Amino acid sequence: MTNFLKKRIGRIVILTGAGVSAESGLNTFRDSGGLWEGYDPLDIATVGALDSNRDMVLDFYNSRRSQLNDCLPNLSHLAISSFQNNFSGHVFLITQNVDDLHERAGSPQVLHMHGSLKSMRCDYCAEEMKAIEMFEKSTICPSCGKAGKLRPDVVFFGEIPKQLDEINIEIEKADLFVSIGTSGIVYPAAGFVAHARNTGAICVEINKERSEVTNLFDTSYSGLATEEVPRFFSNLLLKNEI
Ligand code: BV8
Repeated sequence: MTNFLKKRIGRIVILTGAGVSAESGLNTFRDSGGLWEGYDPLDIATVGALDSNRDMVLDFYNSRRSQLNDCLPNLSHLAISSFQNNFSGHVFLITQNVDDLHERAGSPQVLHMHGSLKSMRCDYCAEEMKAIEMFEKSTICPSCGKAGKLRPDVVFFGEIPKQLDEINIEIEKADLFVSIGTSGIVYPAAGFVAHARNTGAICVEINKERSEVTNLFDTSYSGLATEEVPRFFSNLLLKNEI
């Protein structure tokens, strides 16, 4: 435990990755048995893959969407939402995850920088809408009535993540940046800690193991999210300690 808090912490940015949902039963990407095991991500999570093998890509996301029905938020989602709802300062939650577990845990604000399994988009009419549970290439768009161009509203490799301007403003104003359950491999999310450091935030990492960017954090806690996250946020809320 290190008490950095010579000054009061008023603004906090939290970034989460797949590790925060792992104990809810959702596979991460790069752990053993992960989503990318046996796949090359660029064969699935790219526009090229969608164009060349749409039904395979849609199946990959259909199965992840249906898996959401069988899982629940875990203690780390609940600790984050409780902190958001009780902290007197400003908290901004960014997730790389496309699941809805932060929302189901009661988080009042969640920015899905890589989109959401619960949303789909039609590339004919550009309409974003609630995702049909299981859809395929032949599924007709409810908005424009055409088939063949519905896709999950997730950000593929090579596509620009959502609301980066808002994210950068929040990071630049933050007193504290907390990264939870991410390997620090995928950019621009993996670059947020460097940006936060450069603009004066204290940076804390909570992860099962060292990530690609652990050395950029002022302090990091290794362990399971369901153990470390509740401990961290209760110390911060009750004792103003990190
Ligand atoms: C961009 C889709 C330009 C949704 C994802 C070549 C060509 C094109 C692009 C690039 C290129 N080279 C580099 C790039 C950039 C590329 C990139 O970073 N590639 C990497 C592979 C090098 N990035 C992009 O393409 C991005 N777009 O660059 O556009 C641009 C950008 C800005 C401004 C202008 C232009 C788009 C990136 C988004 C790609 N989409 N997914 C989906 O399917 O979900 S990526 C996917 O992996 C996820 O979305 C997630 O964001 C990302 C990272 O995964 P993590 O969440 O970190 O999960 P991971 O399994 O890796 O790690 C889990 C961690 O949790 C582990 O550390 C583990 O130890 C820990 N853990 C596990 N269990 C627990 C735990 N911790 C605690 N408790 C536990 N129980």
